[in-house]
Amino acid sequence: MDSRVSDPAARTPLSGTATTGLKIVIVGGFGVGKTSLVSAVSEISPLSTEEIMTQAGVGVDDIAQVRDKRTTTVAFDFGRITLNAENILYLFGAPGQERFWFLWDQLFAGSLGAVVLVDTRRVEDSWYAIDRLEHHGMPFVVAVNRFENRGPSLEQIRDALSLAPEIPLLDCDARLRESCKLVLITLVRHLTRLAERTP
Ligand SMILES: Nc1nc2c(ncn2[C@@H]2O[C@H](COP(=O)(O)OP(=O)(O)OP(=O)(O)O)[C@@H](O)[C@H]2O)c(=O)[nH]1
Ligand SMILES: [Mg+2]
Repeated sequence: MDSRVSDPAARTPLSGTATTGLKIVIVGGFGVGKTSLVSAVSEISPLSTEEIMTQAGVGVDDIAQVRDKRTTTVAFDFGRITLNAENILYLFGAPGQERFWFLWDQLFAGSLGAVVLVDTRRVEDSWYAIDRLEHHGMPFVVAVNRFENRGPSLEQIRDALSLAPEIPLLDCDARLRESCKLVLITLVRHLTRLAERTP
């Protein structure tokens, strides 16, 4: 297993003043870009549990739409962002393949909220993620990682996923730090709005 804990030179030590850890989970179907997103925004080289996909996965894993993909997450991705002197954001990327979905409920424990990543070529792969989040009552935003510059509009995706109007929905590129930061900021703003609404 490639459990990279980073090259020491690339590590940013955790600030001594850090007191609060905030946990956010990145979920979505197989190969939508969850590992890419955690890698793009993490200030430490992320802990990543990628395995090379082998012939044994053929027929088990749905690789039809991700033919160029060579590795897959077998446990989870872990990254970190220091928000300020006290608050640290911890990012957990879920494994996307159906055979590892049993891990998701444990990953949700203690999370403030989630990002659902959607691939426009396989929007229906997001249903499981949304169903689990709704089951746990966990707030989420939906980010569309467009692999191609076409496909359904955000409004069509909102309809296809039956998303309530108050759930934020935005485009992103999971490989780009600034784009992923915007997704996380959108989630934090959504969480703040919900917290302000609760008496
Ligand atoms: N063209 C393009 N490729 C992307 C984009 N986002 C991710 N990729 C590529 O798609 C592949 C799959 O991305 P991953 O980040 O491994 O996806 P994942 O959701 O973590 O996959 P699993 O953990 O196996 O479910 C990688 O080779 C990425 O470089 C994108 O927006 N456009
Ligand atoms: Mg992954």
